[in-house]
Amino acid sequence: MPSQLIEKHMRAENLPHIWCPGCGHGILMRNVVQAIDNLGLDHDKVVIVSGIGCSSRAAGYLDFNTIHTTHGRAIAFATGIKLANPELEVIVLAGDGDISAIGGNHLIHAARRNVGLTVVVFNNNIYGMTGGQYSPTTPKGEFGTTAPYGIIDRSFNIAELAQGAGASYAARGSAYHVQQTTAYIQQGILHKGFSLIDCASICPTYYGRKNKKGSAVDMMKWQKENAVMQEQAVKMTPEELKGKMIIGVLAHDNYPEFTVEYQKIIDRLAKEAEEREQK
Ligand SMILES: Cc1ncc(C[n+]2csc(CCOP(=O)(O)OP(=O)(O)O)c2C)c(N)n1
Ligand code: SF4
Ligand SMILES: [Mg+2]
Repeated sequence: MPSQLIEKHMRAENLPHIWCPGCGHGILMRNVVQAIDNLGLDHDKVVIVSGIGCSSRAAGYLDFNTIHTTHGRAIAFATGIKLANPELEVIVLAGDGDISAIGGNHLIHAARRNVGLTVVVFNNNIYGMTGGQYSPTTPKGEFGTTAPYGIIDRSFNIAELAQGAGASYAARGSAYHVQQTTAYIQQGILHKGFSLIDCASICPTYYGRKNKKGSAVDMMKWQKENAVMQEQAVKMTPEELKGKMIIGVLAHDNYPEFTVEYQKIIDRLAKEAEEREQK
């Protein structure tokens, strides 16, 4: 990361970070920092909320208002913060396990309610922090410490899950696609409703080793060589898309945002109370 970004936005006293060599999470954290820097957001107006996991460690390194919450509950905390002060840019950083397993209910309902949060998923297809248990995004047929004979579950596509639940902005990026991913995070922050950017990360230590994906460099090369842009993907057959990773914006719609609708009720009731007092 360029030193001026570190000086401006990072807690240097907490560095070096704890991520393994070759982990994709550092690249994704840099994309978040770059997006915030490009938008020139006021530090005091940014709140970073994380859950628990290797990915969630990012909150400790970023020099904004930050809160490192409990596993799976980052969106619940973030919703409370956004409701208390809708002026804040509330950004959730969390892993695939955090967001789509234990926190799956919070995800679908925040998307359905269109709460104005930006959720950036550091999706490494595994529970990294706890030693490589499979997550809802580990592909069927692959391995985790809790699936030594192969996974029989079908996996979630988190961006499609969020879109299906009503997210008004949903996109997919990756650790390899730095510029596109930064642009999607920026769009997500600017978007007034619920935004989710599902970012393919890499975990060479657990997912990579368990599934014989080679080195961190091999895993990055895989992302480069197997990415298909969303615009191309819609013209391809399911067979052609097998084993590919789709990058791009899936949804960008305008629905009423939750805290705006909530404020309308507060204003209406306040007006009615005032009218009653005047009678
Ligand atoms: C309530 C609760 N259940 C389980 C755990 C143990 N735990 C900590 S992190 C984690 C999974 C992390 O995976 P993910 O969210 O994908 O993040 P990653 O480490 O892969 O970045 C689990 C199960 C916990 N801390 N709290
Ligand atoms: S265990 Fe995996 S996700 Fe966690 S820091 Fe290491 S490479 Fe990254
Ligand atoms: Mg994970």
